[in-house]
Formats: sequence, C-alpha cells, structure tokens
Amino acid sequence: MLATPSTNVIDNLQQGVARRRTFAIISHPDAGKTTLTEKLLLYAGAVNQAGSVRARKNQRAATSDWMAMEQQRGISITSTVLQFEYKDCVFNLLDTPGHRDFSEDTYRTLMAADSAVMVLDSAKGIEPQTKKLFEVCRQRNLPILTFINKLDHVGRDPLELLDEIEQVLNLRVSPLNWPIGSGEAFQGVFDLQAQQVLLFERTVHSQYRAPVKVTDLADPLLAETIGERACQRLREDAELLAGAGAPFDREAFLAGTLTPVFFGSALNNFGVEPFLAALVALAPSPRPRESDRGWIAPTSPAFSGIIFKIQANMDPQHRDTMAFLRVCSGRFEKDMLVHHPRLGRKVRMSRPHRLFARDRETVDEAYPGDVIGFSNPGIFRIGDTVSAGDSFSYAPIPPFQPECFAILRNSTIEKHKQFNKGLEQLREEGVVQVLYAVDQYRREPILGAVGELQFEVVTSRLQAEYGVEATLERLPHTDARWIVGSAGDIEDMYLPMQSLRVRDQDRREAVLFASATSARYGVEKNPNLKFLTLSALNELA
Ligand SMILES: Nc1nc2c(ncn2[C@@H]2O[C@H](COP(=O)(O)OP(=O)(O)OP(=O)(O)O)[C@@H](O)[C@H]2O)c(=O)[nH]1
Ligand SMILES: [Mg+2]
Repeated sequence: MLATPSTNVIDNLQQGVARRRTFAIISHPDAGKTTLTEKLLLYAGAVNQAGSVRARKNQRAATSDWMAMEQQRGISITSTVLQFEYKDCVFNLLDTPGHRDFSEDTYRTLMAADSAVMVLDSAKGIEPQTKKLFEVCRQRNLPILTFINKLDHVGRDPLELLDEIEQVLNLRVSPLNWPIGSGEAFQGVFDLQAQQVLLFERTVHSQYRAPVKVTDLADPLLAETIGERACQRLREDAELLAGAGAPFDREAFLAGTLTPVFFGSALNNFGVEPFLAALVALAPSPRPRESDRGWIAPTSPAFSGIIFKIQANMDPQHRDTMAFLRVCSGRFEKDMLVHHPRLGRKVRMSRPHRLFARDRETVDEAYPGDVIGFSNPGIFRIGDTVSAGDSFSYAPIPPFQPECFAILRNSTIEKHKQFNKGLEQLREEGVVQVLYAVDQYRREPILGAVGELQFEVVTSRLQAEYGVEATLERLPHTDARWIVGSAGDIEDMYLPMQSLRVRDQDRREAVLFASATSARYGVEKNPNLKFLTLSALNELA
C-alpha cells in the first residue's frame, strides 16, 4: 500500500481533477469533427495557424489527421489525442473517425472520455453513425454538448434541427446560442444567456481567428449592420426562445438526458470561441469509474489507469508503438511501479509522454483525465488496467465482432520479416483481427474486420510504414463463431460447405460461416459444441 499522502498532495489532486476536461468529438463522417478540432486548437492558442483537412500544396494539414492515408483521403481513420491548456483548464481532446468501418477505434476512445461533443451538419441533422455513437454515449450516461456546424451552407431550420435531436435521440435540448442568418448570409451567433450578439468576419482561408464584434439586441445600429430582415428575424427568434426555453438544467446535462446546443461554422471560425468557452464552463471534470472492486473516484489517492488505444509508427523518427493510458484516479508520477493484473506482476511506468497528435514530449506527472503515452515494449494490450494501490481491473474493452474477412498475401517475399512485424503491430493496435486456417497447407493470415476500409488501411500502412506490398483476397464469409467444447468434439465437428475452421491470435478455435443460415446449420449439427460470438466468448472468460 502507498503511504497516506500529505494534505498538500490531496489538494493538488483535487485541483488537478477539477481542471481537467477530457472529451471525444463524435459524429457521422464529414460533419466537421477534425475541422472543429483544429479550430479549437487555434482559439486555445495551441496552434498559431489552422491547418485544413484537405490541405492545398502550400497549406498545413489538420493537426489531428496526421496519418498519410488520412491526408490523402481527407478523412479520419484513427482517433487522435491532443492535450492543451486553455483558461486554467487542461483539455484532453479526442478527435475520432466517423466512418463506420473505424467505429471500434471510436468506441474505445469513448471509453476514455468524460463527455462527448456531438457535431451535426446543419443540412443533414442526425445521420446514422451519429445515432449509433450517441447510443454508446447513452449507455455510459455521458454528458453531450452539441455543435451544429456548417451554418455557412444552406441548411435546415434551426428549430427543426432541435426538434429532430429531441425526437430521434430522445434527448432534451437547450440552445445556448442561436444563428444569425444562414448560408451566405450567416453572420454570427446570439448568446442566449448573456443576450449578446456576436458578429464574425470571414478571413482568407480561415487560418486565423475571425474578428468578432460584440453588441446587443437593443443596439440601434444592429439593423444597419446585419440587415433589416436578419435583425427582425433575430429579434423574433430571441423573443420566442426566451418564452419557450426552460433555463439550462446542468443536472440533466450531467446525467446525459439534456444537451446544450451551439451553432457555428468550424470552417469559417464562426461560433468556435463561444463553444470553447462552453467547454470550460460546462464539460465535466473526471468522474468515478466502475471496476471489479466497485466505483473508484478520480480523487482517490492511489494512481490507476486504463489502456484504451495502441498506435504504432506515429513518429517517423522513432517508429515505435505507443500505448495510450487514460489516468482514472490519483496522481501519476514518472517511474511508478504499478500492478498489471493481466500479467500478474508489477511493471515500471517509465518514460511517460504528453501527446499532441503525432508529437510527444516527456512529462513527469499526470492527473485523472489526462491521456499519456508509453512506448510499448509489448507489455500493454487494449483494455489493460494498471494501479499503484490495490490491484483491480476496470471493465474490459471488448473487441468488435468481425463481419468481413480476407486473406492477406505478401508480394514482397524477401521482406517476410517486415511483413510479419507490420501485421503483428497492426493486430496489436486492433486495426484488424488476425486468424489462421487450421486445415490449410499454406498458413496465410486471414484478416477479420468490421468493414472493408480496415483492409485498405492494413495494405496501405504495410506499404507506407513497413515497405511491404501485400494483396488481399476477399473471402465470402460473414459470420465468425468461437467454439467451446472438448478437443475430440472439435476434431469431429461437422461443418457446412464453405465454412472455414480457423484459430485466432490466442489460438482459440473458431469457424467462419458463409451466412447466418449456414451458422445456424453448423450449430444444429454439433450439439456438443458451443458456437459463440466474440462478446459472448469474452463474457464467459
Ligand atoms: N462549408 C463548410 N464546410 C465545412 C465546415 N466544417 C467542415 N467543413 C468541410 O467538411 C469536410 C469534412 O470535414 P472534416 O473536419 O474532415 O469532417 P470529420 O467529421 O472530421 O470527418 P471524418 O473524420 O472523416 O469522419 C471538409 O471538406 C471540411 O472542409 C463548415 O463549417 N462549413
Ligand atoms: Mg475527422
């Protein structure tokens, strides 16, 4: 056990916790998460010139889309951690990919967050992937702040958008600001709490902050500044909202049943600063987390944390693998000796890094809410708990059920070592699952994934990061089941046509079926065996 900490340390710990804001930005692809992230960095002073997700030749790329394939395609593929300070708060911002094929990475990242920022495209409203991610947030009662983006485009009526959030997500809304004009005529936002008009000006490429003019509804020059029609509409809207809206209910927000809503255009820097201020004021600091020993408060003095992400080759100069640890309780200190229950021994946490997308810098200490990186010599896996006081485990982070499969072939035979190393690292990261056919003569790896794009990430990263050319042969299978039973029964198992017996990375037996019907048939024909989905198998363990 650790010695009882001095009052001073507890004080620092409490302050440290109170200052932390750890949130994930989530949405359907292309709503503007990475753009909003970049602009939050700009306004917080963490970058002095904003990059762009589709950078032109002489422009900087967005900080959080650092991977080559992300920059080529203009989409996010892997979540990114950005730590920065703003107004006495320490932000740990987690930018996530929206694409369904990368949802496992987004899901893991949500496990590290204390709140979520839901970005909506004002022309599209709630899209399918936003809804799915919202459901994950709801299961964890995560507080959600909503940013309705792209007001500079012709979008839907703001009231209609609010209605959709309430209806589709069954989530109460509380607009805290309101757009002034829309599309070409989008000029700024009206702060409904301070009753202030914030008018923004467009700048070239929006690389720098937008100049802002502050006034109020009573300003006699307002009509002249924003136009007669916009002014009248704003006065009407303000009156309507003042009459309709209950005051912002913080308790309901913290319980995840009400979301404060903000409007803006991340691309044009409109409404970004008010949103940053809202994150300081509203986003919660770290909360207690459930473990197999009950709830652990962030202010509990003994350090504990969870590994939620692994990423290789972030830094082209180091080419190592980084394990991302979210500090859950206590103050972390460099070189701490901690319990590692999965390994059943203690490990020393040396060389912690503060993370800013692909950049890193060593740190000596960290507080609950912080995400720090450790170059991982194979001792960490996604879902591992480490703790300095008693040994315990936080809830595991289960892998997703794979739904598509492909054989991966190395075309550069002389690079057989790099191929194996690359594949092993990508597997460790959870980019794909790797299986091997049991009866086949050639032992080529079979990749299992939630979606096709994950396969492309594997071949593209094998090439970019390991200099290996590889090809894929898609398999017809759609359903994987893990088998539990005696070795004899497994050997005698009767399988329908086109099924494939495989073993996973932990040498557990599984079968790939070509369809759900074929899987049902396999289950019926082998009554002595259990055929489990991955989550059912993990629950059993
Ligand atoms: N007109 C307009 N376009 C925007 C705005 N914000 C972002 N965009 C554009 O929308 C596209 C998608 O933006 P991203 O920031 O990459 O979206 P994302 O949500 O991070 O996308 P994924 O990470 O791939 O899911 C880019 O072309 C942006 O330039 C905005 O306020 N107005
Ligand atoms: Mg993105």
